[in-house]
Amino acid sequence: MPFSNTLSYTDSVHCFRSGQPFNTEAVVATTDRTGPGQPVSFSVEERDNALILSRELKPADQVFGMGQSMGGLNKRGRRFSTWCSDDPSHTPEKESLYGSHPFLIVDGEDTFGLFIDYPGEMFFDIGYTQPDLLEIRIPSLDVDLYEFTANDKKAIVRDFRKLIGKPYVPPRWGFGYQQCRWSYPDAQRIDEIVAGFRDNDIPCDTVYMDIDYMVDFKDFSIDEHKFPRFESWVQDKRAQGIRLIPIIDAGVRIEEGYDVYEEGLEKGYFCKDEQGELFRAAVWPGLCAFPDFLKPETRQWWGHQYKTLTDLGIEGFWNDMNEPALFYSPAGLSKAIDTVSAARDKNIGIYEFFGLKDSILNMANSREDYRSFYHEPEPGVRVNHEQVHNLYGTNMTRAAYEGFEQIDPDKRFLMFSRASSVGAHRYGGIWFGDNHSWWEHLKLNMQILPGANFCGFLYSGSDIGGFGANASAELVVRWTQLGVFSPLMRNHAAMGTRDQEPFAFDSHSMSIMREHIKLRYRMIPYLYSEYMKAVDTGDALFYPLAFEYDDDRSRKVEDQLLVGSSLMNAPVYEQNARGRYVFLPEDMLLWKVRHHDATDAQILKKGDHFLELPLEEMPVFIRKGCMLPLTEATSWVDERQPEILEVLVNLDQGACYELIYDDGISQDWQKGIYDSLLLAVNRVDGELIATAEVTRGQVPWSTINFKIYQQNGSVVEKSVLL
Ligand code: MIG
Repeated sequence: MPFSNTLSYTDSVHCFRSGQPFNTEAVVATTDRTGPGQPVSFSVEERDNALILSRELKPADQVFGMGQSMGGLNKRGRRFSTWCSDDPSHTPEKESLYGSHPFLIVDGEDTFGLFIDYPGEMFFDIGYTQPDLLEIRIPSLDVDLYEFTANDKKAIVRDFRKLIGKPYVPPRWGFGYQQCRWSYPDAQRIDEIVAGFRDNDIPCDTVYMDIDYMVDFKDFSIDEHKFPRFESWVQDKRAQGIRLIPIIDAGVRIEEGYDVYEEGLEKGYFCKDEQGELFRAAVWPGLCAFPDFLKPETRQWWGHQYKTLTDLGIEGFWNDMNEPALFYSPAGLSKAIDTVSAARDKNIGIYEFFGLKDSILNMANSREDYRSFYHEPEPGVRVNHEQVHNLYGTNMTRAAYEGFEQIDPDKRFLMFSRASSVGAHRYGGIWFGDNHSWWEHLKLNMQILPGANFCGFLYSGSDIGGFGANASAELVVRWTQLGVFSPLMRNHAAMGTRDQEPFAFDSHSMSIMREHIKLRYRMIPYLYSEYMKAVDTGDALFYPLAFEYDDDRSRKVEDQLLVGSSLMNAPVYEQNARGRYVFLPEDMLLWKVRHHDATDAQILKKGDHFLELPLEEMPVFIRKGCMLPLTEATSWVDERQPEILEVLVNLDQGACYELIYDDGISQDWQKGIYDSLLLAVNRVDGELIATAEVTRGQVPWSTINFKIYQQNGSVVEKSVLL
């Protein structure tokens, strides 16, 4: 047996160590309890310097997890690998995307969870080669395996999250609607975009600055021709309720006289090649050096660079290209040129021709390039990049996060990353990278959310409307409806594609989006509360129905999600659909939202329903005994103090809800400082009594208006003054 050491964290969490694993720092919990000798849920075998984990899959077994990956909620029948990839074409057969999240839950007669703490590529065959076999190949003998044996799926998620630490908490304004595009070319265009939101009465909190704001794509530079008087312009936008969020790329342009490059070079902060020379590869800025984020000194230095922009009033960033993406290396380029030149004037065969074509196409993100450079995590310790590939983006984001802690320890900055591995959730959120304006990717967006959440990426979301390709108004409307529920709600589009802002289409589409974006703002107190609770409990914000209801039907629902403790979501994700089938695992209150402030709802019985859902309408389902608090819609998150909180109640015997609030910007939550409003409706002697009580701190609302829907169809309104 390969295990040198087994540890127990609790009775249901065990770690099995083989060899001497690289310390990924994914797990932060510690223990000194010894564990059982062997995992009970799967077997482990050593084969050709690899570990093979296997387990029979019973007919009823389903497999959840795998983080940010293709496929439905149930991953059975597919193959995956863990390799952070800059791949903008998420076609169904893709085995890895931008994040590496090797955590899964097998659920059937027995239930168990598995996390493999290993920073390189692994292969997951989940009933693909053989329908009844789960087989995982780890091409190393140095690895930590974690087994989770609680027999409840949610308990497994919580156990896992206890190991890997609490998720990053964004500022509350990060729950507002956000607008991006590659690229708004200059300040003037951004001014127009801001006016587009404000003049059309569409709420918005941020506008993004994509790579073209820099001088020659140099990190931490600003092109002053395009963005004159940057600092005062940032303040102007702030006065309009808009924060600007610049992109930061991993590659540092090689250019004499560029301070970031020169300092990094002088201090030895960049990755080196086999000979100990600077590793160079091209990305947007041309030839670049790549910060060795695995080295603590590099992280400290890099984190400090963000101050250049925070000093100018910037309060959030997105980290891109940090798989790291490599367009080509000088070596790769000359090899490709040689291959092409050798074919000149020859009558090459078709296979040679294909090889020639591939030599050009495969130049980007090539394995040979990844194998050709090294990290130095500790002085004198040299690690080949390929072994630790998946840690790169995580450590870039960690550098940023730790930099913010230095810059302003009490403030929350907005931060999310493209590449990630388990553990990155402590430093920032993630977005799901370069999807397309395809209906398939709207559905994929929904199906990725739970897996990402299990790994602690609560602050996550897809590019709404799709990044690549042109979007239709209908697609953007439906996607915006789904986006209402995800903490990171950002519309983004690629260079060369059609404009995609809510006001870029016809006025009818715009007015639909206005209503649903306003609904989002009304829902922020709920989403924020659920977020903060999930940070604390280790729950996901989005669960498949299978995690809450164990009837056969609920277990198989692939296109509806629970959102926090009160809600269920069933988005429309097909073109021209003017309705959809929904399965209700229990009686629920259905609010078909057409206008953000017309809260007429109806009780719908447990079972199957076909719902008419014209483009103007999106469904929100409130679970039995649950509440949905709704604040006033504002034009940006902290535009003004709201006064009225409306609460939709699906009354069972009673109903209650704890609303969590805080200042939304400081790190006080880490010290356990927050506000709490307890809402309750009870039946006392045949009469309905509604109460609202601030049990901690303070909340802005002074009037709480309950709208209580009873199972018999009657609606009662009650008002409580605080
Ligand atoms: O190679 O900065 O995923 O969001 O707009 C493309 C330009 C580089 C990829 C990111 C995308 C961003 C784009 N970037």
